[in-house]
Amino acid sequence: MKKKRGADIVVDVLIHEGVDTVFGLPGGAIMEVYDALFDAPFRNILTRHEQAACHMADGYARATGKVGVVIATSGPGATNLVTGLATAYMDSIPLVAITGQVPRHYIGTDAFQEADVIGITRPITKHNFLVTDIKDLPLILRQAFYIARTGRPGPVLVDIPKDITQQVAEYYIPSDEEVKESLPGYNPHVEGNPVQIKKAAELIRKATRPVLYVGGGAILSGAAEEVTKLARLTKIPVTTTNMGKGAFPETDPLSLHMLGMHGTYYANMAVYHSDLLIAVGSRFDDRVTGKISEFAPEAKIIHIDIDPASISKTITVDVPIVGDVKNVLQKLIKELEEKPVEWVAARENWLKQIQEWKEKHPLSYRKSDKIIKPQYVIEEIYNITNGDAIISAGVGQHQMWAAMFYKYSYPRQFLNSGGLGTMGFGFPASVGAKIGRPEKTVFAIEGDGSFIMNIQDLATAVQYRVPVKIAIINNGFLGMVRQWQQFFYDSRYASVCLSVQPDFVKLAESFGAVGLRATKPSEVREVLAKAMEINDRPVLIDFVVDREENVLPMVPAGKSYRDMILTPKQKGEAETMYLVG
Ligand SMILES: Cc1ncc(C[n+]2csc(CCOP(=O)(O)OP(=O)(O)O)c2C)c(N)n1
Repeated sequence: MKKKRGADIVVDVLIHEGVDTVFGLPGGAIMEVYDALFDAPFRNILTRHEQAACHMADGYARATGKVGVVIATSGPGATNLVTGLATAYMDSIPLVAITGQVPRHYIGTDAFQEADVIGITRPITKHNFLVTDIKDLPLILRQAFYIARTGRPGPVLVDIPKDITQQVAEYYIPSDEEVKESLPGYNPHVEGNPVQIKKAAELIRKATRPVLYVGGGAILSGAAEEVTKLARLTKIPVTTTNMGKGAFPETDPLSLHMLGMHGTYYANMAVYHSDLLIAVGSRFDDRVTGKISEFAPEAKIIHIDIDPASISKTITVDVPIVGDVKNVLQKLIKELEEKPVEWVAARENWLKQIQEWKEKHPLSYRKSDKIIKPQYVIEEIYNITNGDAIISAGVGQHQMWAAMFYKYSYPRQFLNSGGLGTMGFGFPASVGAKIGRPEKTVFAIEGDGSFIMNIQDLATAVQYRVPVKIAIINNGFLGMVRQWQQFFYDSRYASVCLSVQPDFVKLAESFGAVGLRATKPSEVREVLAKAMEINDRPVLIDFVVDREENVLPMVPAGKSYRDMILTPKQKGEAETMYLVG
């Protein structure tokens, strides 16, 4: 058996797991690990903030499908990971976080930079470990990767006291079999019950108004091909959540685009009037369902999900199928192919009705040649990138416009904090995504409020020459909050005006990035074309947009789809809110 320092064992396991990039920031309790990383044969990205490091690892994982790795020191280093871990946890993103801890004999003494990271992160990780014996270190690290990437994926944290990273011991790397056997209580159910799959097929054959409702689980399990095959075979229209985007091409006539609070009219109408809803790797989030008693009131519901805990959690379902989405869909398709139906005829009326809804209320906005409309910026980003870029968004109105006005056609193309709604996510996640997928154009679509929450890591993108493109949809407001205040708080704009902001162009330049600005619609294409030519460093474009543009349609929180707000109610405009139903 080999003998090594704990820190070197950490690096050996990372190599064994195929890790090619880690993100993080050092400090006292993790110094040995950083010392070992000095010679490691993979990239070690030094960030300016641990939160950004965590979002970078997350963006890397979302874009590549691999496990992201983030490293931080004890105390404040580890606590700075909290928002990043919670973000990954809510969206089921596989991450391994390695944190330094004070030496074992200091634990519990209020030692310098001591924090109970295990206690703090327990509710926001899929699992966490405190290593108390160097003998356990290789197995725990391997378990961490295994737990992070299997079943319903998620972040796993391994807290390692400094004296263990310093200690020298004999070790070996446990095999896959040993890892599985060491976790007897952890058995993700991937197969899907055949009787339930038959029942689901029967419901699909009989349904006259079915809808596929596809979430992030379909992306995570790599089921985009199966979703597309099922939809095209059975002629069922598909709506995705913002996490499910790319599981079905939005350019396909069967696409209903997004549903829910900022879903399209036609997706929400289709779900509302459906007689069968097939939920695939989606979790019936409140932003999707609105008022639960009025969500798909006439539909029978099939729910396919790897996590039994998510089934019938908020909506009681008729046919639960616990299993890996890809696996279950393959079986379901086989079942449907065995007893085919004349699908085109079966769906004729339904698809005609949906087409009418699409024509009645397409996604649209009021165009202008005087002031830049945010939606126009997104459309132009779509055009200049031929619909092929990876888009990473912050949180707010710009996130919703990025979801609505860019059409996604492949999985892992739209990265955003769907579950936690974390401002500050978009830009660092785009850096992780570009590092993982260097062949792709990567655009961070950011709000002026969101971007500034992790602005410091522009230095990281410059230092490692990561040529991401950052489009700031600059409305000088915490726009989404302002929109809610306008609609639901009588336009009392409390604490939403970002009246002091940096000059983003100068700021980019001061970091060594390129800064561009557009203030008129006629400049939008020009700056985008310039940005596309820059490939050796980040480029930031400050789009100065209409300050009070709103994201519509909108279903107010907790309301039914029938309460959807469709047309703008803006100052100086005669129109009032138009409610459906
Ligand atoms: C960390 C964090 N704090 C607060 C919020 C609440 N919040 C949601 S959207 C939003 C405004 C976002 O403003 P900006 O990034 O400028 O985007 P815009 O809505 O203007 O496009 C806020 C404050 C949040 N989602 N995340």
